[in-house]
Amino acid sequence: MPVEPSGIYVGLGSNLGLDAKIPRDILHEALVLLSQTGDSVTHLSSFWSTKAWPPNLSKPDYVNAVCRVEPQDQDPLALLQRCQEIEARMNRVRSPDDRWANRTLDLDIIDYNGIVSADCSVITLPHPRLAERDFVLLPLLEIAPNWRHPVTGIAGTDLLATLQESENLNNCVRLD
Ligand code: PH2
Ligand code: MG
Ligand code: MG
Repeated sequence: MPVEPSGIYVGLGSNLGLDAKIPRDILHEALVLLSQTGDSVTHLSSFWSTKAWPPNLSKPDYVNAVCRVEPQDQDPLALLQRCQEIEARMNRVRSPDDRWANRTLDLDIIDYNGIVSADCSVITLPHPRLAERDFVLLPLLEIAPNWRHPVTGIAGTDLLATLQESENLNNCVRLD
């Protein structure tokens, strides 16, 4: 199914503080840094408090949000690199052996104009676990209510409804 360019969406997450900053402060700062480095943030969801996934590891709760950006170029890898630089400025420590490690800041490209990339080590578009994550779908649908999954064409609202019928939720609570 051909997909209309749907916009460029970045998911933000944090479940660790940094110095005096709590996760909410870190997300705010990340948004400022994104804009300052030339990617304008045109839409921003609410901030959501969410239980860490997977649930069995008892990690601290996350704060999650999604923003829409108009990037300074049309290059997903360049945007990813800028996101990773912002993560590094927030002392993000990468733990290759622990996929679910706590993190001060996680910036994930959720959807880049509907591009569907091959699964590769650098970036997979759209985000491969998007449809299973209410902490992505809820904020995404706040700013893009008609969003559809670029691969399946299924409406985000339907994906969320399916998730809500399952037990697989992260107790998302809107913070704003
Ligand atoms: N990110 C993860 C792992 N688990 N859980 C929640 N609630 N929110 C996240 O952003 C998140 C997670 C790895 O990127
Ligand atoms: Mg992530
Ligand atoms: Mg990430």
